[in-house]
Amino acid sequence: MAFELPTLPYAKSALGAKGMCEETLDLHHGKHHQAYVTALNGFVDKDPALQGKSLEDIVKATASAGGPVFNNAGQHWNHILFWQCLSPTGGKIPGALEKKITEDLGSVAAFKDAFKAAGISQFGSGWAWLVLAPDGKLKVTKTPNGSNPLATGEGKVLLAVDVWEHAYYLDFKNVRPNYLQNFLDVLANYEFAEAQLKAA
Ligand code: MN3
Repeated sequence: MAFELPTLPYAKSALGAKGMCEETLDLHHGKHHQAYVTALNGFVDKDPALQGKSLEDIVKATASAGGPVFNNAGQHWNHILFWQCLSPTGGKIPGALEKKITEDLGSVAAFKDAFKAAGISQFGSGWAWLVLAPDGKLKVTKTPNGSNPLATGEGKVLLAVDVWEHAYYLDFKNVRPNYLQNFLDVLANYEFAEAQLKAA
């Protein structure tokens, strides 16, 4: 079965008051993410070795070699997570997640500083992540382009933010730090992050 673009879990206009306008979501979900899905399906159609594999299996199998299959599979996987990491009621960190953040990263402020720094310091396109590392501790990390913690083995993703320019240019122009601060303060779906933590 071909891979499909997931439906957004909110209206495209729902995040406008939270710093992500409808046009951003139209382009980012409807064009950019769709293009990764279309390209990935094209590769799968042509390569019997990829057919019948899950998205996770394709990402892991192509991670060390890299290349266009990995790039598009990785971006599909990353964006599926990213849409769930945004919310019209975002920004509030629930108790169990806050406790874990404080234990492992020092404080909510320290977490936000580290996450923002990861996103700012990712030169060019990529992603910043909050993961539950294999040692059971939270960790902030970043990856270039279409890579992700599934490919690097850095742990289970709790929170993902896209720092490709297409994610923020209409809303924040060139000022990536403001996009990241806004994400952390009002847009991030920490309920999703906590659910990921509890399911780990
Ligand atoms: Mn993107």
